[in-house]
Amino acid sequence: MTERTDLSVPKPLMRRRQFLRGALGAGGIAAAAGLAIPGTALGATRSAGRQTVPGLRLPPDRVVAADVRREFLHVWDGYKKFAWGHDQLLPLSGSYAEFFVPGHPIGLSIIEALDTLYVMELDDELALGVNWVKQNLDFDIDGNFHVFEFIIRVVGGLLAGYLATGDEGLLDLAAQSGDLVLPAFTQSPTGMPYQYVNFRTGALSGATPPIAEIGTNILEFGVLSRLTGDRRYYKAAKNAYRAVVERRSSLDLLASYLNVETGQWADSTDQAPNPPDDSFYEYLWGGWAMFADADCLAWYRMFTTAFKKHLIETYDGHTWFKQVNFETGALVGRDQSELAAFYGEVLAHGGDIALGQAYYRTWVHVAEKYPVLPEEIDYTTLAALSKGNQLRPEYLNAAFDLWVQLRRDIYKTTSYAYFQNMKTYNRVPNGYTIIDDVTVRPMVLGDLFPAYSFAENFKYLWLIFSRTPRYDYRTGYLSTEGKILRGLRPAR
Ligand code: DMJ
Repeated sequence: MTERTDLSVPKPLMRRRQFLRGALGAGGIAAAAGLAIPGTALGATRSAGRQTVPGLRLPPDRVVAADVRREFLHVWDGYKKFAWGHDQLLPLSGSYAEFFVPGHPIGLSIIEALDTLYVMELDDELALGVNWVKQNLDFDIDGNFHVFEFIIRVVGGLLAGYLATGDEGLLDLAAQSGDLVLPAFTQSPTGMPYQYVNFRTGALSGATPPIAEIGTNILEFGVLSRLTGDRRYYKAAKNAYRAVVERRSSLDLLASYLNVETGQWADSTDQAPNPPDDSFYEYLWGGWAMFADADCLAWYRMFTTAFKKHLIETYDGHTWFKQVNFETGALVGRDQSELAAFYGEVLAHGGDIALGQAYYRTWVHVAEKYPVLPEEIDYTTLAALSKGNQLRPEYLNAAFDLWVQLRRDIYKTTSYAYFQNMKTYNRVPNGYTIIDDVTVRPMVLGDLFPAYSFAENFKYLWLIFSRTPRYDYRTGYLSTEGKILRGLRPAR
C-alpha cells in the first residue's frame, strides 16, 4: 500500500465519534470525515449551460423531485406488497425472484434501497428496512455467492446504510459480509479473487473472472477498512488491482478475462469501458478520489492515455470506444454497450472534461433514436444488437455526475426526458419493469424490477432535482452501484 493512502478517520473525529453518533447520526461523521477530493473537477463551475432538449419544457426542480419520489414509492410499494424480504420484485406476475442463490432470499432490494430512502427523507420506510435487515439477514447459506455482485450490492449497501443511520448493527453486518468474501482474494495464488464463495462451506470457484470483477472492490473494501480500522480489506483490493496492472501489454492495454490461478490472460480483447471491463477503470479513479492512493491515480492516467491512443475514435461525428487486440491494437469490433454510458462522468472527474461531455453527447444521440436504450448497439449503424432494456442506470449516472461537476442544463433536461420515457415505457401497475424488445411497438415487456434500480436510477434523478440537504454535493462520492460512500449529511 502506498504511503499516501489515507484510510484514516481524522483523530478529532475518532474522539468525538460516540458523541456525534448520538447527537447527529453517523451521516454527520461521514460528511465531516470526507477528505478534500484531490485533483478532481468536483469544485463545480456554476456556469449555466444553455443546451436543452428540443421541444421539452423542464418543470421547476421541486416538481420533478416530487414526481421522482412518487415514482420511487410506486415501485417500493409494489416490492413491499409482492416481494418483501425477497431479493427482487417481478411486477407483472406480482411475484419475486432471488438474485444470488435460488430459494435463499437475503432481502437484496431492501439493502440496495437503504441510502436512497435516507436521502429521499422516507424515514419510516428506512426504519422498516433497517429493522428487516437486522432481524432477518442470515448468510448461513449453502450456495455460491457471486463475489463482485455481493461486494458492490451487499457490502456497499450495508456500509451506505450505516453511514446514513449510524446504526452499528449495519456496520457489524458489513464487516461480516466482507469477511465472507475476503478468502476469495486471500486464498487465491495471485491475489486476484475467485468469482464465487460458498458461504456455508467456504469453497471457492470460478477461476476466470473478468477484470471488472477483479478490480471493483477498492471503494467498498477501503471504506470498510476505514470504518473498522482493519486494513486487510483494502490490502486485498489493492493487491488484486496490482496483479492485473502488472499484466498489461506493451501498449498499456488490458484484455478482459484473467485466470486467477495461473495468472494468464484467457482472451485478448480490450473492451473498455464496456463490460466486462467497465468499473475496473472507474474504481482506479475512485481509489484516488476516496483514499488519495497515488498508485490508483497513476494507473488511471496510464490507461486513459492508452485509451486515447488506441480505443477512442470519432465515428459519424460522435465519440466511441472501439474494441481492439490488447497486444497489437488491431481493430476487433465497433459495438457499444449501454453499460458503458456512465464513462463520460469518469473522464470528466479525471480532468478530461470535453471528452467526457462528448461521450455523454454520444449517448444523448443514441437516446434520440431509442427512447428506451437497448442493451447493445453497433455504432456504425446504431442497430440494436441486444434489444432488451434492463432498467439500467448508466445514462442517469453520467448525467448526475456531470451535472454536479459542470452544472449545465443539458444534464437536467436529458435526465428529465429519460425519466419521462421510463414512465411511458417501463411503468406498470405494480412498479417498473425491464423490456425484452425496445425496437417494436408496443415494446415487449419483461417481468423484473432489478434491485440496482432502487440504488441508482431514482437516486440519481432525486439528487439532481431535489438539492436535498442530506447530501453534500461538494464532497459526495458514490460507488458503481450508486451507494453513497461519502457525503451523507445528518437529518435536520
Ligand atoms: C449495476 O449493478 C452497477 O451499476 C454495475 O456497476 C453495473 N451493472 C449494474 C447496472 O447496470
